[in-house]
Amino acid sequence: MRTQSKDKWVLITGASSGFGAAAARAFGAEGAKLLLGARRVERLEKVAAEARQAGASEAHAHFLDVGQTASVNAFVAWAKERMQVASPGTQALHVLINNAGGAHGLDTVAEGKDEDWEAMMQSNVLGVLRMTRAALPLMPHDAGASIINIGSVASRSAYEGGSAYCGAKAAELLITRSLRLELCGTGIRVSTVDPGLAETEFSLVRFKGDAERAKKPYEGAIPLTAEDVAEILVWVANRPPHVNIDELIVKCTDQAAIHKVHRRK
Ligand code: NDP
Ligand code: 8X3
Repeated sequence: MRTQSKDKWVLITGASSGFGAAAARAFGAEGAKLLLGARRVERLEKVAAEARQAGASEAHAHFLDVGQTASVNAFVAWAKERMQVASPGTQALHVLINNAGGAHGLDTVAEGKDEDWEAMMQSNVLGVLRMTRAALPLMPHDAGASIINIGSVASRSAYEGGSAYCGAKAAELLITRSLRLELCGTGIRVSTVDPGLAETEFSLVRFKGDAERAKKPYEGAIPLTAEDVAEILVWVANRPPHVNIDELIVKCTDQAAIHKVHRRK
């Protein structure tokens, strides 16, 4: 077993499904202590139980809406208290995974909806800033701590109907790069993991619950799974403290580029 996550506190936003839930289970299997946030608390409690079953020495769930500063601050205050109760005298957060986010709609700019644009900017952009600002005081210097943001191949390639999502993930990429400059000298590592096509609830959310439409992006291809991405997150966090994985792009073999996906008949 790799040991760098064992008994270390790992905070994951958007842990109620997809990458975040898989990351909770994967870090749990490493013996980590988990602080999990999302809006669907029932789902989150289930993920926490799965993570404990996988081997997490602690797994706690709490409501979090990264789109609201008050919710982020309340979540971090709760996280700080949980860490103190479980490990008195310490409030050391070893890994912060800013994963909460997603796409809403696939409209062109001409047909775009304010509520979709606002939701994408709130979660993918402002959520990362808010959570990082609130959690940074809990992160130790020179101890191999990591901030891992979940970006996307959409940060690097535009596509029709993707303007707000691509723009949001491009902002995440530049936020990650700025933060790495700001934290240089603290020993806190800053990474972005940028996946391509991955089958989670991402498309169901993008297409507002239309399950048939949500299947289309994956048809005929073998997409990434949430577990593929979770394994990478554990690997990134477990590099030796002097190693920073700056930017990691991962796509399924069938996706050569954002627009070029091999689909079997
Ligand atoms: P899912 O829809 O399965 O998971 C998204 C998670 O984010 C859920 O747990 C959801 O929880 C949470 N979330 C969304 N908005 C908020 C919010 N305002 N506050 C708190 N939590 C929130 O999709 P993925 O696992 O695929 O997505 C995870 C991340 O990966 C996202 O940032 C997405 O943009 C990115 N990504 C996804 C790719 C894909 O193809 N699947 C590829 C590249 C990047 P809840 O609704 O309970 O709050
Ligand atoms: C999700 C990947 O290509 O649907 O970030 O934008 S894509």
